[in-house]
Amino acid sequence: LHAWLRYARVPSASRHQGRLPSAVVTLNATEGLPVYTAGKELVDGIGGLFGKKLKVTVGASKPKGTIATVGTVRAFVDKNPSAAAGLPELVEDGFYLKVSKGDVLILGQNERGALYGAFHYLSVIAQGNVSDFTLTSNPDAPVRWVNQWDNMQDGGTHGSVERGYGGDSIFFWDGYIRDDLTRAGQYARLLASIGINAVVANNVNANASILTPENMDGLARIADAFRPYGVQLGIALNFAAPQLLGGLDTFDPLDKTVVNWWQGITDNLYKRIPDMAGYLVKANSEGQPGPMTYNRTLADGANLFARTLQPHDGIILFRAFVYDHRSLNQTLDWKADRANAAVHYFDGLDDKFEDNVLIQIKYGPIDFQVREPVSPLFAHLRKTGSAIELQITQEYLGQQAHLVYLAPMWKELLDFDLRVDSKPSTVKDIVAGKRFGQKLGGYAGVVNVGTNTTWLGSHLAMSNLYAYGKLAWDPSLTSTGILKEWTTLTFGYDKLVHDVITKISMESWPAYENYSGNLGIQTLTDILLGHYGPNPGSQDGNPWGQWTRADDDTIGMDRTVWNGTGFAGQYPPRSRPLIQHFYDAHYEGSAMAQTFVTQWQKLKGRIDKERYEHVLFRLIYQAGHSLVWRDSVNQFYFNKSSIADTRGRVGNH
Ligand code: GCW
Repeated sequence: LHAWLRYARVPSASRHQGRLPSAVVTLNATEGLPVYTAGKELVDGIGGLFGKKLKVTVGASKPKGTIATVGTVRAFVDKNPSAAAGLPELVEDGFYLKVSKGDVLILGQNERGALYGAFHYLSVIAQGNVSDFTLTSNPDAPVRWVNQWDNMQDGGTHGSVERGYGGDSIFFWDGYIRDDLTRAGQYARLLASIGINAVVANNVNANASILTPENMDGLARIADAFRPYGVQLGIALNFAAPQLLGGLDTFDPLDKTVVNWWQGITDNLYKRIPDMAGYLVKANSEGQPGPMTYNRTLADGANLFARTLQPHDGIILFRAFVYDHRSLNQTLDWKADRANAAVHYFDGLDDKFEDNVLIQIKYGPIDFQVREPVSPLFAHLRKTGSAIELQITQEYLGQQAHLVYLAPMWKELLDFDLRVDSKPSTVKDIVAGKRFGQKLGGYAGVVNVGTNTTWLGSHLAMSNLYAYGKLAWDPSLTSTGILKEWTTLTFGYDKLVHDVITKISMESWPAYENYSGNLGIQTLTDILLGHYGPNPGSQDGNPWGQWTRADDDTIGMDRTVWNGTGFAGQYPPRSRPLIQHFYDAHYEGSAMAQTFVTQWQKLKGRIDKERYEHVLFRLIYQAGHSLVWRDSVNQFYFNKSSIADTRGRVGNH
């Protein structure tokens, strides 16, 4: 139940007690808010990890001995104005942490950040590190959300979880919000410890009845359960709710009565949940209603909600997963390709969205397959912010019955460079808003936890949830580093335990890819029966569009522009001609060789003179000869092609 927050006793705990705080002081702590929670976690954590019992005092009083002080920057500076100058710049949710001989200062840009700082400190000491350090940590992107796909009811009784493999919904029961939301609070605690700041609790295939007054009250109780952990609530909407629930005869997003109806709903929600994060909408996809039903654009649809949210500072995540699962015809149309859908539907809309709209894009153009190229839509949205949708629940990836550690796959996607306008354009920089300068951006993870005490239905699957939060905060972390941390926190220190978990986890994605569907052909699961287990034949010959086009002499989709579906043309053109690559590579290689000399020269006096000089002589020679290589080869190809180097180095001089 406590996953990586077990606070199990660390080895030789008693020896380290002197380097730990003896008391906790919370600045600006109100019960039920994150700073208060941070104080409590520090007491529980240090008690469990080291057997040292601490007390919390609030505000001004200064207990004796070493102190862990936790609060917001503002509360700290109010009390210590002169300290302001020494503090670093923090962005929203960021924190500053200073550990010095048992005194610990934990300051958040906001309350949530303070709690993140407390969890970070606890994670460090839980890994046995009680030495001094100072850390400034800011999230890479503002949106770090989780999407649950929880249904409100299933056949009249329990709330099931779509593509959930860990039991019933922790939020819903029998069409209503559960009375007992203990698990919702425990979930929020786990999420806060990895930097997640919002949860959309209900399925994107949304039930309109979530907006009845009674259920709105229930949602407010979920928000109450989350609030101590700084986790905000988001709600998935059914686009046709004005008709299904409101009794209007239309749900046209440009109809005045529809606009007013949604404004009323939004205002009512914010009355109950003033800190609500916002909305998530799946429209015109897999049978869900949407603006296109009325020949309106997806932007018209998203803006409808965006405008109702603006007075409340809420945001809307509008999904790019838009496609028609009924009209694709594999046999008749060689150019039909579900992969084309997202760019096709969003083309021309980039400058049409309100500022508080984010487009939530599944990592690949199809659907959470074991191997997909990055969605080209990331390269098309420059004004509108985007969020990458990752799936922690292993829908096509073995449904938690198979071990598949996903961080290596996510890293590959996030590090992928789309070369928009021939400039570095990694996906992680695009979703962080760094590449195009949007204000909003980030991450949405589909995490279908349930009532099972393991949360996801498998102990090892929890490394994926842990890694998701960590990467959303800092995508430069390594897959193995994250895994090591998670393993220590979850299983302790045994070296063999670490070695085995690291080995099988790191080998698991490649293994799964190889046995389930490689070369990007698809994960060859049964496409109709729950996406579990092999059934390659079920992929083809239906309108769902996850085709492999396997027949007696070929396999695979032709996605070329010249002869296939044209999908490849949705990516930015490769603007560096082959010849330019030649020129550049020869310059890069020879420049690198020059550095060997200066590197080696650092060793002067550390190696006997004779061998030092011997090697130095050759490295100097190599540096010179690499220039000869560079210029000879480049000149040869220039003479053949007459194509000048765009950087003016090779040509007729
Ligand atoms: O992958 C498919 C799933 C559906 C899901 C849909 C989506 C929530 O099989 O279960 O519906 O994608 O992401 O909307």
